[in-house]
Amino acid sequence: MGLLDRLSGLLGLKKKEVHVLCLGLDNSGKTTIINKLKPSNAQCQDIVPTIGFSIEKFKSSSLSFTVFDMSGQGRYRNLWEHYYKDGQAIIFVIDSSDKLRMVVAKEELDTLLNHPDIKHRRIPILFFANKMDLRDAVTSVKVSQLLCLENIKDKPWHICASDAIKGEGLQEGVDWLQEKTIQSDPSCEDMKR
Ligand SMILES: Nc1nc2c(ncn2[C@@H]2O[C@H](COP(=O)(O)OP(=O)(O)OP(=O)(O)O)[C@@H](O)[C@H]2O)c(=O)[nH]1
Ligand SMILES: [Mg+2]
Repeated sequence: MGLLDRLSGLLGLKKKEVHVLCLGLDNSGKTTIINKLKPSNAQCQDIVPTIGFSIEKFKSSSLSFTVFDMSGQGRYRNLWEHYYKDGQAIIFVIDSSDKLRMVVAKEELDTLLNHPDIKHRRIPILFFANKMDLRDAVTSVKVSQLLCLENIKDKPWHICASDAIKGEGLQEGVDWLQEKTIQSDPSCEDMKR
C-alpha cells in the first residue's frame, strides 16, 4: 500500500474494501441490481446473461464493495463455491415471480448454507425478493417462507422486496449489508470504534 493510500485510509477518505458474492438463479436480476447500484455514469445500458462471472464495484457511505456477480445458469453454478472463502458478505437474488423455480432456488441456497466454507461463518446474507413489479410476484414474506429463511439462525440475514429496473428497495438492502458487514467482519474492527 502506498503512502497516499495509507494517509487517505487514516484520514477516513478511503473506503474499506469488502468482497461480496452475488448469487441466485439465472434471470433473477443479479446483474441488473449490481448495475443499478453503480453511479449513473458507470451503468451499462444493455444487460446480457452473465457468462461465468464478472467482477463489479459499487460504493456505500463507508464501504467499497467488490462484487463477484456469478452466472446463475445451471452449467456455471459449480463455479460459485470457488469464491466462498473470500466472500465477506452474500447477496442472494430471487425472481419473486418465478414460482416454478422457487424450489430450485431453495436447493441452491441450502447447498450454499451447508458448504464447509460458509457453514460455520457468521457471514451476512442479504436477500432481494426481486421483480416485485411483475403481476405474478409473491410478497417478500412469502419468498421468505418458501425458502425457509427463518431456519437460518447462525448468520445475520435480511430480505428486501426490490424492483431492480426502477432501483426500488436496493438502497435499503445496501444500508443493511453495510451495517452487518462492519459488525461481523474482523477486518472492519477499526470502523466499529
Ligand atoms: N420486470 C423486472 N425485470 C427485471 C428486474 N430485474 C431484472 N429484470 C430483468 O430480468 C432479466 C434478467 O436480468 P439479469 O440481471 O441479467 O439476471 P441475472 O440474475 O444476472 O442472470 P444470469 O446472469 O443469467 O445469472 C433482464 O431482462 C432484466 O431486465 C425487475 O426487478 N423487474
Ligand atoms: Mg448476470
